[in-house]
Amino acid sequence: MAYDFLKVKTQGGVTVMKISAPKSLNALNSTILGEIDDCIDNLGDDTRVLIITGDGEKSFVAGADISEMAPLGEEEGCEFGKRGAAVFRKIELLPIPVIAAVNGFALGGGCELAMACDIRIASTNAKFGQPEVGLGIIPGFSGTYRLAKLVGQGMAKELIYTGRAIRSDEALRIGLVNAVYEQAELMDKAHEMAARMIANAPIAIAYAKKCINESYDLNADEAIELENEQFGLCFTTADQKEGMDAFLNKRKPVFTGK
Ligand code: CO8
Repeated sequence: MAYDFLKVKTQGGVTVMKISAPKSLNALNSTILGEIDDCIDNLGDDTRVLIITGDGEKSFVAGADISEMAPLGEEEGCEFGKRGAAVFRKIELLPIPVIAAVNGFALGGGCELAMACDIRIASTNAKFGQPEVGLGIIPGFSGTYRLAKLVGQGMAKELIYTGRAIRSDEALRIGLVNAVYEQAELMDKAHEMAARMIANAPIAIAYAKKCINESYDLNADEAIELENEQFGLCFTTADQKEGMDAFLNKRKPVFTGK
């Protein structure tokens, strides 16, 4: 599928979605949100891991497009927020791992996009922040929810109230990113991580993702019950038989995703 603002390539089980709007540092307008949505809808079974990154060496995504938002009224603002939030939620609910390879500015909607991914790795020049209150708005693509979830309410409140951008070393310290690499290494490291995931059983990964995602909003008993149910379901898969047979026979498993 050809897009105006996305460069998409699938190879060896990994799809790389590169957001490419150089004139605005990859800021997200409605067209780009629509393209991301379409790309997610059209990921085939040959995609085992999705990597989202930004084009160029300066920016992952510099936020939602301020020129598009500037003239909006309440209803349209609400609609724009809903649109972005729905696309990001779709990313979060994908049954495959999604890695954000944050290669520069991840501000506002860019930070929110990265937070909708399962895992964030960043280049040394990356900058994260939620500068919205400086524009008279609040994070509107689910940033108030996900930032607090990832780094705790106190830190999320500080970052959102001050609008302060943080460098990748601080993002690492507060747990917003998993690892920081030199820009030149970032995509290789993302692919390395993806390859390790692809070597494992895809249904088991999907079940683990479901448990981790959903248990956040459950109480302990509900979360444990959900895990138990998903754990049981693993035993209905050919991959469970294969994984355990391979271990017992001292060979490498060959998973089929069944
Ligand atoms: N929207 C539109 N255009 C942008 C954006 C953006 N978010 N970010 C950068 N650009 C454009 C600039 O206007 C500039 O365009 P031009 O060349 O035509 O003047 C071009 O990109 C290059 O930018 P700069 O010249 O500013 O580059 P610098 O290296 O000097 O600075 C920064 C880079 C620090 C990233 C700076 O561009 C900046 O501060 N950008 C805005 C960052 C920001 O505030 N992002 C948050 C936006 S709000 C948001 O994301 C809310 C999400 C929820 C929405 C809910 C909807 C209701």
